[in-house]
Amino acid sequence: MKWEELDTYAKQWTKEAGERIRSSFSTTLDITTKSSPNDLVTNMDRDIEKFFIEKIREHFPQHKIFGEEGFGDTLNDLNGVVWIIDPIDGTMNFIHQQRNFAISVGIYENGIGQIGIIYDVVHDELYYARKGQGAYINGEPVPKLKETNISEAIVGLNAIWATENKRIDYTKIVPLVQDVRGTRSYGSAALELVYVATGRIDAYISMRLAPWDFAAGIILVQELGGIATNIEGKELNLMEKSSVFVAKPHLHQQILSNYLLK
Ligand code: 2AM
Ligand code: CA
Repeated sequence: MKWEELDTYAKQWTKEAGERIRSSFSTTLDITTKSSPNDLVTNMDRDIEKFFIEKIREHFPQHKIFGEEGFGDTLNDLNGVVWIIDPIDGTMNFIHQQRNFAISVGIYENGIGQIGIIYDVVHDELYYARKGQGAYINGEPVPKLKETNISEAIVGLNAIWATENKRIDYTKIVPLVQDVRGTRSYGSAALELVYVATGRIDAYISMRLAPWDFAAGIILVQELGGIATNIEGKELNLMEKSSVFVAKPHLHQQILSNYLLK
């Protein structure tokens, strides 16, 4: 397996896909809904996933592809090399704002995250991590994470989780919101994970994400010394939807024991 070749192609295709998205801003989007009125998909989500699949099949026919729009493979396991792709993470932002969305590509080998790529298309910022070899923004190395106390932490959190909901007892979330320095919600899990990786926010909590939302981001977070688990502090499963909680190590442990598991 030639990882350098794979690396080069993966980054190149992601940039090309981003260029296609930027060009689409001047055209009219075809918007439809999926599971609910707020679960949106556009022709670009589908086109970009198909673009990746075509390229991967041509150059790496033995690789498997797991993508949000379902044009890839149906996976039974994570054996071999698996590309986990979200062609547009933050589709609602893409539609409403034409910003705050990203392309997310995680490449796993036998279940181990090897390459994480998140492309902030509008800012032309490509975040990349290779397991054991550091993380980079447009080729510039990113420093390892430093710890932050709860009282000085900014936490990525959607306001919905601090209201009555079926995924978590919201009375655990309210004191967390009160105790931290601030909360933010960007509407793209991939970007929020990259913001934790690069220290712009200190933790990120979501009660329900799909593997393609977090596959690339957790590789970046872990490469820079952060911890990625579900909200019970257990290992994430790349084959199913899950809650996700990432933070710097000490902060992760503090938030788990003082709030989420209290
Ligand atoms: P998407 O835009 O690719 O659908 C928004 O809060 C974040 O959560 C986005 O990253 C969005 O990804 C993801 N998301 C929204 N609804 C979801 C759902 N029902 N299951 C999993 N992920 C979801
Ligand atoms: Ca998506």
